[in-house]
Order: sequence, then C-alpha cells, then structure tokens
Amino acid sequence: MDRFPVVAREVIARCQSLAECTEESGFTTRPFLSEPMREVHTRLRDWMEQAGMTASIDAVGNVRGCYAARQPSAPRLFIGSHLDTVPRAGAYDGILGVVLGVALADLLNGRRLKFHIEVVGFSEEEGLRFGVPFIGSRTFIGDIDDELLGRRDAKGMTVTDAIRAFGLDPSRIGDAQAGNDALAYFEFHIEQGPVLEALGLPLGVVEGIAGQSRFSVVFEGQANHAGTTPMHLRRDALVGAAEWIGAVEKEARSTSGLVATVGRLEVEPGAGNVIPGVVRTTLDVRHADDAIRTAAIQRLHHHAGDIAARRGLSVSWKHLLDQASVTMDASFSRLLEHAVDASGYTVHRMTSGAGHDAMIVARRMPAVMLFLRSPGGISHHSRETVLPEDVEAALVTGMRFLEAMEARHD
Ligand code: HGY
Ligand code: MN
Ligand code: MN
Repeated sequence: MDRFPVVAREVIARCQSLAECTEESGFTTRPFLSEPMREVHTRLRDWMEQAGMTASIDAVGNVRGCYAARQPSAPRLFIGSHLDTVPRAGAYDGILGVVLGVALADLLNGRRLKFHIEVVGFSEEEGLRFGVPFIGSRTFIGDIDDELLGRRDAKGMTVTDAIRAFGLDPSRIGDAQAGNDALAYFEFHIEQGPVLEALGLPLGVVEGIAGQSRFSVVFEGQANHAGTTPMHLRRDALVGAAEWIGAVEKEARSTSGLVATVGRLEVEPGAGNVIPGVVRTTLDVRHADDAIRTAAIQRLHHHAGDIAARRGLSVSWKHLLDQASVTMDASFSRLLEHAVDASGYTVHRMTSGAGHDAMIVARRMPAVMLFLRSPGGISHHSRETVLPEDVEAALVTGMRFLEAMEARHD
C-alpha cells in the first residue's frame, strides 16, 4: 500500500499541531528557547522515538534525532531546518523540514542504511529574540562566540542566561558541534515566494541562497512640543527616517534583483503631541550577487547621512548580520535532481531569496536544499500553507535521494 499520501497528511497535521506551540495565542510566535519550545521538543522527541530514532536536546536547544546506520562507524547524513518562527508566522517555515526528516526515518520502517541519518531541529534561525539569526546552526558548525553569547534580548537576558533559564548547560555548547563523520546536509523548506506556483511545479532544487545584510539604524533629533515648535525649528527624527525609508524603496526598485526592507520602526517618546526625538529602524538588504548588495548598502548609508545632515539629525548604524551568498553543493544537487526526475517530477533549479540554515551548515559540509511550492507565494504570515500532493512529492523524492545516497556508498 502506498504510504506516501497518508504520511504526507500526517506531516501536515504535525506541522499544524506544532503551530499551536506559541507565545501569542491565536498566532504562531515561537522565539528561541521560549516556553512553547518545550512542547515542540517533547512532541518531536516522541515522534523521533516512534520512528526508531534516539532523540536528544543539545546545549542551545537544537533537537537531535539519530536513525542509526547498519554500522556504528558509518558516516552521517544530516536532514534539518529550524524550530523557531517570526512573529505571527505560518505553520511550515522551518518546522516542515524537521518533520519531513522524521517522516523519512519512519518510512524506512526499521531498514538500516550505510549511513546514519541525523535529523536536526535548529533552535534559532530567524533572529527574533536576540536580533541575530542562526544561533542553532552556528553552534552546530562551531561558530559561536562571546559576542553572540553576550547579546541581550528585550528583557536584558543574554543568550547564555536564556540557555540556563531553559534548563540547558552553556558549558556543553562545544558538544553540539557536528562531528567529522558528516556526509552532507539536506534541507527541505517551503519556497516562501511565488516562483514554483507561477510555474505550476511542486518542487524546486535550490542552486544558491542570496546573501543578506541586516542593520539597526537609529535617527536622533530633538523631541519637543507639537503645538509650540514652528516647523522650521524642528529636528524631527521620524520625518527624517520616513524620507530615508522612501529612499530605501527607491534604491531597491531601481536595482535589478535587489530587495531591501525596513521591518521595524520604534518611535520615541511615541506620544501624539510630541515631536519624535529618536526613531529606531532595521534594514534588511539581499541580493544573489554580494558586490551588488554591498554597493547598494553603501548608497543607502550615504542617503541616510545626507538626510540627517540636511535635517539636523544624527544617524547611527549597527551591523547585525553580514551573510555572503552561498552556492549549494553541485554533486549532491545533481543527485537530488535525479531523485526529483526519477520520482516523476519536473526538475527546476532556483535561487533562494530567503536565508536558511543550509547557508551556515554549507561552511562545514556539502549542503543541498529542496523547495516545496508556496501556494499564494505567501510566507512569514498565518496564510502560509503547503499542498498535500507537494508534501507527498517531497517525501517520494526524499526517499529516492536516500536510495541514491545508499547506492553511492557501494
Ligand atoms: O529571513 C529569512 O530569510 C528567513 O526566513 N530566516
Ligand atoms: Mn523564516
Ligand atoms: Mn525558514
């Protein structure tokens, strides 16, 4: 009996059940090591153990499930994605890749391969709580430092405090690193954009992931009385920020392939009858070509300085992330393409505009990604969804990829 349609629906049901693990009732908001993450850990560990895996949680809250090979000394294929979400997220960004990995182990149904399969649910990829992304996968590749561990959240807690408060041991962070037995890393993820839907395709093989830079940009002027301060005597931080935000959009629209977003805006003191004295914004800039991205950032930096000078404001920039574009591993991507084709689906190669843990893990081992269609092209929103037949396509292709990996090890 063809188990794939049944397992595909179970994968969707599991993602939807995990979407209820949230800090914000009625929405899916699940930051790094937040309380709702405990229930995610519990359910994932149960499902992993039911699939014949041994499950554990590492020092930064990554969930690790191992489906053992025939031989203990065998190499290891990692299948993973992230457990955390943006605010008011959908039910599939990140978590789908972890649940699909467990489903593949389940579908093996006790059959042991020539390589271990380790499913990793990374604890932090979005950067919501501490302003910098990829804490889980950076720990996994051994790239975590005191600067990152010392970053503070909105309540003043450091990353180290958060690890301890969750009941984990920061002194064990080194143990979370992937070993030297890594074969490759494979990440299933929703496309989060309109391309596959426009092409009428269920799957996409990711060739590369666009580079991205993130900043906090603060404009400072002079708070003052809204009723008594003539317009020509004002140093209004919000009007300056607004002019700059318009320049950001103009710059992105005029540079092919560039996207630039001001996602947060905090106005101080934030009263209707007070001229804003301080405005804190964020800037997210992405492009497949790193040189184009960095040149655009320089122009946006220049615009901010010009606007601030003209309006008697000061402007300060703080680098939060500078992640170069990453190319997926060519030979494993060919293997994945053959698996897509052998499963009866059209092979479509594409670039990812969204960042993924694969771009971090690729620094340590060959990485490949398989996208699933995003109906409506929407993501980072509660309307994010997947089609059961596309989840089935991913499972069929994933199993064929495992068979190809097995055959490769003859
Ligand atoms: O923002 C991103 O690119 C991803 O969703 N973390
Ligand atoms: Mn995301
Ligand atoms: Mn994601």
